[in-house]
Amino acid sequence: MTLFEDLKWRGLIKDITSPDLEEKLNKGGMTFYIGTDPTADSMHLGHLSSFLISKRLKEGGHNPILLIGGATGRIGDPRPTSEREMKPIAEIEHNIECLTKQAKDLFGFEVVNNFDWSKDINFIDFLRDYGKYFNVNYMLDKDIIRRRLETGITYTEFSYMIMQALDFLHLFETKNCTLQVAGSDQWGNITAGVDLIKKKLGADAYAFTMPLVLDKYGNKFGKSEGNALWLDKTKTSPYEIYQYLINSDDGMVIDYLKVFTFLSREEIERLEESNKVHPELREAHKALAREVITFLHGEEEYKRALEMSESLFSEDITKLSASDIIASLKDIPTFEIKKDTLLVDLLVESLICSSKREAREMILSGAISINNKKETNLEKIVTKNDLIDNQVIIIKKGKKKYYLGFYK
Ligand code: 545
Repeated sequence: MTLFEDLKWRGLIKDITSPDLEEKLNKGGMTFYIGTDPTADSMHLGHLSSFLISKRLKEGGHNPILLIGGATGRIGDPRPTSEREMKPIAEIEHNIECLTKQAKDLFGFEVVNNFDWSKDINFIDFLRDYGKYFNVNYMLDKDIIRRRLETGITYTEFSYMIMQALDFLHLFETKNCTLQVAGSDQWGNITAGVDLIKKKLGADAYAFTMPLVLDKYGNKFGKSEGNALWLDKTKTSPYEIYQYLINSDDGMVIDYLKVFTFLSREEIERLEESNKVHPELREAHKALAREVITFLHGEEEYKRALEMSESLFSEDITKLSASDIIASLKDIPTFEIKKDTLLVDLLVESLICSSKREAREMILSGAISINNKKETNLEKIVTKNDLIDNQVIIIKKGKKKYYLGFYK
């Protein structure tokens, strides 16, 4: 299978600027770039599939450049809906530092910052050397710009596409970069660059976009309860990513294997078969979690996530650190313990049970566990000795309800 056929099979090609890109991609040897603005201090899972394209193209014999938008990040890429808030320069510079380190750690590719060349362009030169090539009707014809005319768009955000086009021209001239890749939301910005190179240099440049990865509800992949799953493990624990991936929708997991892993077509088709014949084994889900977490955080962290996943629901939970438990049981109800308390009273005070009668019934019927150990003694007093890692206590009610207690 050629590189282009592999990308097509993985569902990684949405739009391409010209049909002869297929042959060029299969031949190898193109310098390409993908850019990101410093809108946060970490990339997140939703963007990972786009950045992994840089590794796929590198393996296909091409030369990657990752761009961090120190200049464009100061301006703000227009969204279809509303004007962005301008970020303080200090925050942008902090994000650039974090994203540059993260890009190097994850990919090891050359990283450039468009502020390095944009900062020296004065306003008059910008208008004469670049603005002159952009007819306003051309700019208004871009889908995202057109949608913003009702709600309003400032001159600043309207100018953004010229800056991104300028980048592609600059990299074309200085690094023979003939290809830009991005998610489908970037089509307007990257074709602006292809057109500028054509108008200004009479030369051919290329681009293709990838479909945005969605979950089964059509929301952007990589958000759990509306919160981004960050690739920086101090912001989102590998375990949380593990939980999100292992619980991917059965109907989407094969597509996710195609865009998030480097498993071969044969291996993915074997997993697809296994998913059909033995869904209960969840082989495809486990492969997805293994491949992504190993790529992001290494084999050790994957093993830890696996162990945690098992011990979180066994008595081994007492071996886990409080921070891991808190991170992985992130969205469960919490309660406070102020002093040594009779379990029956604690269950009522923490609203786990609605009355002492219900608390007694639940305890006697074995429906209450403390740190995954059934507790049937009505006289049980919860003390500091019951804490895990001197900080937390887990109370399970029935089969699935978990509560996280903190000793104040
Ligand atoms: C700036 C200057 C360039 C080339 C590209 C840019 C950035 C581009 C943009 N890209 C998106 C972005 O997301 C925010 C944070 C991502 C960690 O805004 N104008 O910066 C996303 N991009 C990756 C994919 C994308 C895109 O970083 O292209 O489609 C998401 O998957 O939205 O010269």
